[in-house]
Amino acid sequence: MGATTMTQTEIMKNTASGHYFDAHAETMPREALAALQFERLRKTLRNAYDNVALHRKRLDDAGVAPEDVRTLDDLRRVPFTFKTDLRDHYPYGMFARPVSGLARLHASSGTTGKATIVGYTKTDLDNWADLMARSMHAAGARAGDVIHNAYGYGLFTGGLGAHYGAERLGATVVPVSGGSTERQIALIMDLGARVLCATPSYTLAMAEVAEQLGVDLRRSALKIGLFGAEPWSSAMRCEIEERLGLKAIDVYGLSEIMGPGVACECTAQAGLHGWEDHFLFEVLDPETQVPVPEGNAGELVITTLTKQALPMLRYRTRDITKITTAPCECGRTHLRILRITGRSDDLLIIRGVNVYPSQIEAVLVGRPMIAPHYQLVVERHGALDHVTIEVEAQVGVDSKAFPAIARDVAHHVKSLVGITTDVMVRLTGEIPRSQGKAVRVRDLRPKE
Ligand code: DLL
Repeated sequence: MGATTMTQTEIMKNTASGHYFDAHAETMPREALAALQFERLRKTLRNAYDNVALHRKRLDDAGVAPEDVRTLDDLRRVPFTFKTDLRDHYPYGMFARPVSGLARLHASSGTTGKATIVGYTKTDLDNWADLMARSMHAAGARAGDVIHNAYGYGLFTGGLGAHYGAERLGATVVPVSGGSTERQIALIMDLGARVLCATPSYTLAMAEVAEQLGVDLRRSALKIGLFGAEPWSSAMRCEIEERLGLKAIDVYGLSEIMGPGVACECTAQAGLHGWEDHFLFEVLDPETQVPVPEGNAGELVITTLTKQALPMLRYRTRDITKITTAPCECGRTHLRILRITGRSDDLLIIRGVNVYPSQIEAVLVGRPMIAPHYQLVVERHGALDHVTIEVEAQVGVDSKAFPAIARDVAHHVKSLVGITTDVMVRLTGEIPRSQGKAVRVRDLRPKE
């Protein structure tokens, strides 16, 4: 552990001074954490079995009764839950509580098909606010901070999730939601926000508008950003930190499990602490469903441990990542998720090479003369998939330079990612700007 390690006494001091830091929960020895997880897992299985017909049937079919799970390893005998289960039981079929016992509903951002509805009891909302406050504290936010919240308010969990977390932390929230970018910038400058909550892509759209207005966001009071809701590369992190003059922290979550705050980086920026007192994390090979060794990439599978309204057993997130249980310099003992590379649904297979859009992003961001806005257009040429990368020239770049830019990008994507692509250089503003989650792929392949 490095010199920056927070000692137990310092952690206690932090708590005593009123900061939102749960030293007991966050630095619990891993054996104690496992014991707590097991106790909560048993309760979750009981809740799911007794109150959700689908879970009861799946467990019965697998020949597993809740009390047959006698160790955390026995979790492997429990069947998976999929996003399609929520769709198939729309709207309330997966709930373990009657609707009259729920305090709030949200919906997940499905781009295809029916939305999935998720619900919370008052206790669920309370736990969510605690975990989001815990995440914000880990990111460096403190009571008394002004927190500018540009996550969309409404059915999306980002807005209200960050809002109640910020209030729980003791901060002052500016509940702006997404859009009206010029106004956002004026509010950031005028109200002295120290913390920004937004998607990484919308943050860059704000940075761009600020520059057009002649406003230097690096001179604002912003020091910390909590960015998530979509995959983003470390190149994107550097770009954001540079252009806004803040520390960019990665926050992860999904509505089916809770919303933002399932995992969050601490100020060490060395992976997102998955809050293991509330969730059980597994990383599995998506094909064989066998756990991958720690440090190897696989699909993140999450079981909720405290959710009342919507207990989830081994939910297949489709998110691809790696985890580590190695100690973190901050002193927290909860495992770390090492950045979400992408969703298995977004995996492109280009002439046999597996590629996530974020790998291409990592090459694009920071290359000379192009802006950090891009889209990948995927087409089928005969039997083969083909990708055209649309990038945008920076303001003021002469169009005579476009062919050279295109060659440079294609060359670097080929040598660093291993795929052959066409590159099209667009004029400023031609790539659509995001106000929430960015659309990175335009898939023009015929639907099977
Ligand atoms: O995006 C919740 C959220 C809001 C997280 C604000 C963070 C900040 P959904 O709309 O249900 O919920 O989408 C969840 O978004 O399965 C991932 O594929 C992706 N995602 C979320 N956070 C990250 C992240 C919210 N930090 C889906 N990195 C997830 C990469 C992320 N992908």
